[in-house]
Amino acid sequence: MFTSKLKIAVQKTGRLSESSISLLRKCGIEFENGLGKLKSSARNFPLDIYFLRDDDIPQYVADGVADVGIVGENILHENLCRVEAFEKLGFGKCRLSIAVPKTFEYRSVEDLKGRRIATSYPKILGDFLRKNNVNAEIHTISGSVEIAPSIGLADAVCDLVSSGDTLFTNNLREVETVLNSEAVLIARAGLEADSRKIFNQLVFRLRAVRCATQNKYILLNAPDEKLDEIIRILPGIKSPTVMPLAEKGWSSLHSVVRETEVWEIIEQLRTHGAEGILIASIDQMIQ
Ligand code: PRT
Ligand code: ZN
Repeated sequence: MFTSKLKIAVQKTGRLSESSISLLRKCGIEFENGLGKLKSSARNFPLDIYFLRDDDIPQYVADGVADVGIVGENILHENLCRVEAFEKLGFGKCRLSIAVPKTFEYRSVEDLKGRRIATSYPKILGDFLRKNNVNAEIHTISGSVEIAPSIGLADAVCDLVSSGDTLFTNNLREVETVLNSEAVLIARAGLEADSRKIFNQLVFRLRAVRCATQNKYILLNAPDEKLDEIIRILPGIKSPTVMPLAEKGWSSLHSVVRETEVWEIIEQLRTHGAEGILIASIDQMIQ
């Protein structure tokens, strides 16, 4: 039984909110969502959820207003807060990139020397330019960075990119990746013993959910004479479970395969005589 609660900060509305909330729910944590609310208390886990602007989350965690938070690595690296990044969460993937107008004859990072670059990430960009010995002018702007070159405010931009559509429609070309980013779980250094225990439980659940989403459960039937070949295709967590079918000479195999490899494995299984292949999602997986 816990006497205290862990406080987690998640983005109130925006690209990370839905995935952050759904991840906590998949961990079996029940709470009201953040619509019109600053805070929600979980009904079945010692957790208070704070709904905040993403930019404020590292500072709130560093100051102890929240104990842990979910935020993009881009925000974490731009803030100089004393928080630890614990766990990559696999969503909110994007990259912070430098892009130039299509008419700019760009060959290397050297071509940025003496140029004006518009960004909302002056710290990360400054570090990148210093590391590459490039002296350029950084123009910090808070939004619509992509229009800066067309209005004559900058020669290049450094902004977040996911599909690349925004750059394309603004006649910009991506030339350097400064940072790859995804949502991470951050925590304040030196959590008190009780909070640390709850945090460890939360991390355990998050890992089980993530592991489950990266894997699929596979069931299939195969003729016994093909079993050796099929077992080689299906490594599983340890090795596949093999059970005899009622029909003589046939077996059923159960295993777990990586989600990214499912289709390739199905093709191989089919060519080796597997039939009745079923693929199922896994809710939690503890290795
Ligand atoms: O209100 P609040 O301050 O909380 O939210 P926000 O508007 O500052 O952030 P939000 O919700 O836009 O993004 C939250 C986080 O999502 C970011 O900090 C990133 O970690 C992550 N993320 C992932 C992105 C993108 N992908 C993304 N594509 N954040 C922003 N973008 C923007 C980008 O700035 C550009 O304008 O989308 C545009 C580019 O997208 P594409 O698909 O056209 O390339
Ligand atoms: Zn923001």
